[in-house]
Amino acid sequence: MTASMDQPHIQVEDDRTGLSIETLRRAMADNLFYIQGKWPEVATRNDFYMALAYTVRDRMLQRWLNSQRNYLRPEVRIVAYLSAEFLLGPHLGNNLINLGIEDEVRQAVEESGLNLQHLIAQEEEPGLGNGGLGRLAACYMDSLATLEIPAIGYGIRYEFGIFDQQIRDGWQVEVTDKWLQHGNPWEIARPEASVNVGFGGRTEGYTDSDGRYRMRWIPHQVIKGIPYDTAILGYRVNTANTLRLWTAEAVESFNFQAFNVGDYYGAVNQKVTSENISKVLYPNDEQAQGKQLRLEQQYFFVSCALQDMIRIHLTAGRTLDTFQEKFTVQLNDTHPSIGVAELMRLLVDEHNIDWVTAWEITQQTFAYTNHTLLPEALEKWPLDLFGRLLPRHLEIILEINQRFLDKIRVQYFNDPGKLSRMSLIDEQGPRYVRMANLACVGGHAINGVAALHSDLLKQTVLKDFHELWPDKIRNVTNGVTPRRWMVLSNPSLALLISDKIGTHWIRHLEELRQLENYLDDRGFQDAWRHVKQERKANLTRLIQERCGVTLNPNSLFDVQVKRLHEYKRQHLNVLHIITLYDRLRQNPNLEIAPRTFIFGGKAAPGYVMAKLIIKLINSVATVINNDPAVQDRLKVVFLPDYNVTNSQRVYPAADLSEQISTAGLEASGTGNMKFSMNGALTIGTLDGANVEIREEVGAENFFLFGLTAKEVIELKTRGYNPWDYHNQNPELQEVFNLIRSGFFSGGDPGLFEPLIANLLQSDPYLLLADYQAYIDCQATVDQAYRNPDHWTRMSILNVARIGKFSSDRSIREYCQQIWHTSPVHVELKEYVQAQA
Ligand code: 7GP
Repeated sequence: MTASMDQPHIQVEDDRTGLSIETLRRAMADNLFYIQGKWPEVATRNDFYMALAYTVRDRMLQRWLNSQRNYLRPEVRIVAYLSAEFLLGPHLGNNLINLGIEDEVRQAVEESGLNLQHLIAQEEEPGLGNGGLGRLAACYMDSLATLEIPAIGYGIRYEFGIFDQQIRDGWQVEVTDKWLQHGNPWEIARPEASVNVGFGGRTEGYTDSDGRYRMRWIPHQVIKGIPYDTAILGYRVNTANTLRLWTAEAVESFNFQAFNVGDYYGAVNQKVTSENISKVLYPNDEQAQGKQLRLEQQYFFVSCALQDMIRIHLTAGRTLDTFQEKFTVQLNDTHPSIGVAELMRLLVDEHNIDWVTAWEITQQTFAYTNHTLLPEALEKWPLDLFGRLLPRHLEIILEINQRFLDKIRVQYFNDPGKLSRMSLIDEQGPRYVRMANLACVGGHAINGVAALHSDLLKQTVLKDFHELWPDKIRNVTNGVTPRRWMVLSNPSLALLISDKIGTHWIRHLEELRQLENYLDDRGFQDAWRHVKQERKANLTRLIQERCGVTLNPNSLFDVQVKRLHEYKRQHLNVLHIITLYDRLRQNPNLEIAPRTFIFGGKAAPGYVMAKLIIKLINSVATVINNDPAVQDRLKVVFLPDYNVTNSQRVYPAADLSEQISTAGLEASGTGNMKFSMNGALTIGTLDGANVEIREEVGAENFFLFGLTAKEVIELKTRGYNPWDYHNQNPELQEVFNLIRSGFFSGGDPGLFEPLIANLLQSDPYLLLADYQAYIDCQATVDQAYRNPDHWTRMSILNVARIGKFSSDRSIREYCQQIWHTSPVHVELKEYVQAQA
């Protein structure tokens, strides 16, 4: 112990912030005793994890509180990222890296007789998202902080996040995700910043004290939103932004009126139903959920967020006419788009601002990101449901709509079709509120998430809006954070790279280009292959543990991990596997590079076809893995419960990345970027960000196949008949026959019939049209893999040229094109001084 007794205030600070190994060790021991209330002898691994997590959090607080203080400076502009999902993944390892104290902490942990990897593995990840959209929000929070942009992420603190997936008898089984059950050391509750949110009831007109006739909302029910804050620390900077997630609670824990008449149950019941709002994340990916509770969730967190922003703005000493200067609000898809109506209501009804001014503020405040073209994901709410839950918002939306349509009616007076398509209300049958139209009209910018996707938006779903406002739709191609997806998940690769080019690339990913200088360096190539082998051995251990299947780490690891969805075409991958298997059965001497097919991903619980595809993968796996004839040449595994934690072991181990969606349907993809960053080569269609990845890494380092988006549309317009492809392809027929014979289903020919029938009768995602091209492309992959030197060069080039896909680049583009914000450096003001 070094702290001296004559400097008592430094002593306190030192225990909480000191970075010497001795201080860290002592801080952990203190936290174990004083927070967990345990002696080391009886402490569980979770107790030790908690003690360490608090030790690390303490070391973030200086940065965090000083960053928060900046929010209140009147001239500081803040990005508010509104998202129903934040798929963060575990914090501990990431915070150690961003703080730069990994080595010290590892030593301190070891000196305490523990293992850092074990403690990191103890963390239950906050799975507060479904897939791409939620994970993107998490990468963006990392980059915002790293680029020192003041930002707040607003969302819901779901008590149960995305379900845990188990596989039983080959089928997906959903288990509730109790991520909070052992406590969450990263969050701080801020009940003093709670706000109230109304629901239901009615509106009424009244005359205010100035004699003006106005409307007000008298809700039937009021629910309290309590914020829980988590620090999101940037990489090696002082900025630690806030992720503020809201929990719903009853305003009064008991309804005393009911309680007094003896209705104890009824009194408590109100509390129970209020808390339902933040109970569980809807597990649907790209499928709008028409449930009232979902709309309640959306309105709940958006209202909490906007009230919070207004409070911050007023506390900063500013008036509401400049709200749009203080805050720029990004809508992560349409889930938070009710914010447009809510901000209008807050400004006009609650803060007495005239409609026209309020509308200008609102439009300048919001911008909207679209994440999918799939029609089933377009959110629209039945008008009557909407009006019952949010009567005042419906009035406001109708007013916005009337003013909007009045304007464009002049422009398109002879085009009623146009008016009805752009209206905020769908009136073709039963009436609906269209949330995408609200987001388009209520903001100043709209963006897609990859170049192709943004172009398709302009040509299809947002065509009318694009014609009306030709500059409003932009593109910001997605990106992912190299801190989590390289430095944290692939430390040996990061080390190898830094050894050659220094560490600057971690914040400036374009600098990976320098790796091209080592392309022909034998030593570097060998080291590169060695890293990949080591990561494959690591994944092999995980799969042995979770699936009981032993993999051959020398085989080609061919990986498809993502949500299960027909448009992502996991079943096309399966058709290839069966084709290969069948060829090997016909010709046992066939020479192929040994392959291991690895799948992972969750299906929405109600998505029958997606669940059947999981069953198919597992059934094919069982047959192939138990067939001695193909041992060591083919293996198939489905890794259960694909999540952020597991994925960090998957990307680094992949040789081949499967990005095989029907062209035009994957908005961007972000897994494609993570694979490439870790040296996997891609087999893919010209879809989403694949197009740009291929442009960057070079066509010769990318396995391209399949119809283009344009060809897909043309084929569908001509009239697509899957039978045409089936009838002329004997090998494909053989594959179908094998499945239909019950070969993979214990002799039950009916099991996969719905899937087969769907492919033969309609095949909406054109698997049959792309089948042969895919099989041929896989043959070139096989050839390429058998030339290790060439493969390694391609792998190095993929990493060297992937710089564009850092989320830092995406965030810079949002800052320049959409948010008009710039970095604010955070000065560390020591709390000892601050208190003086
Ligand atoms: C996904 C897209 O499918 C994916 O291509 C993209 O990379 C990701 O967003 C991030 O932009 N969409 C969703 O996850 C989703 O739920 C429906 O979209 C709103």
